[in-house]
Amino acid sequence: LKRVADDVRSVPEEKVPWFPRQIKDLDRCNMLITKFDPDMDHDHPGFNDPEYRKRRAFISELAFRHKQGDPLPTLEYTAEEVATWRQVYRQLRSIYPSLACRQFLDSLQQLERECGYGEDRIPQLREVSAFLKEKTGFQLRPVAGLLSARDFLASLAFRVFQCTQYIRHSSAPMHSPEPDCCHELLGHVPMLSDKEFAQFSQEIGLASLGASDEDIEKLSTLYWFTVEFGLCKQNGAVKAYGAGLLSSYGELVYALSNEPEYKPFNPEETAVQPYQDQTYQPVYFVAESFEDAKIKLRRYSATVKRPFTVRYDPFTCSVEVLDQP
Ligand code: NLE
Ligand code: FE2
Repeated sequence: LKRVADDVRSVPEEKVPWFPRQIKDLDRCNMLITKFDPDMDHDHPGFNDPEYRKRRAFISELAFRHKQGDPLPTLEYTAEEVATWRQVYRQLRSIYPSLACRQFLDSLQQLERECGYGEDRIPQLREVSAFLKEKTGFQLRPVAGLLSARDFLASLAFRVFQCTQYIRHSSAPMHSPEPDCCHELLGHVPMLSDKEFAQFSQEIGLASLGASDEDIEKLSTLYWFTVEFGLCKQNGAVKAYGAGLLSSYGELVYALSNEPEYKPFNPEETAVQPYQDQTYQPVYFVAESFEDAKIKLRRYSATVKRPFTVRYDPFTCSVEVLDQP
């Protein structure tokens, strides 16, 4: 009998993938993609460096053990790690003024004044998270590596940014196919300190909750060509606002040379553009302005179809699910 009742009840329900409802549920959003693992990928610059692999395993463990609400782990970076950071910071810093968008430059200056950014030390996630929380309500959460798109996007719905803490291998400071602390701290954090950017990051996250695999694929492709590799016009020149560009000296210079192909940013088209993540992008999307990118992305996020709507409640940091009439 019970069986019949269950069957009947399951008929009108559509299958909706599980998604976090409360910020605590992010403890379950930890599906890692092991693509660029230094232990498994023979092409990883750290593959033949046992010391580096040991260090990565140690830092991964800190992230695995982390639970929502725990104090963020602090790391004592080694002299070699700080030297890598210094090289990355110094080289990027010298080209930012001419290649990065204004919003990025403003935020970076603030981080240098108020949050200990500079070439001599790697900022701790704990202090950066506190800074962000004051600026835009975003907070950082340590993650061991590359997350599945669904889990990564879901955390944005709660204004949580999943952040790696290890640093790239010293032999390849100019470009890394995987995220690392240079990418997060130099690429993402300055943009997440911008109020409107933070707002639309959360909107992409909210649009992803319970979305179909197909929509997740489109949203993450859009995220890739905007938040990670986006370009925009500013005062008649093309500037970078994508984090993957702003953390890679090699690709930042390349993206703003006349080698790559440029296409105008248009969410419907951008969402289905194939991309690769091993090396530089063959094509970049240029928005008419930073504001234009934000408006169009928000508009696109709002069109993702689901059999329900979600509303974020900032008082309880939870998502309310409302059935469509
Ligand atoms: N290519 C970037 C860098 O070298 O910092 C990282 C991109 C991660 C998606
Ligand atoms: Fe990133």
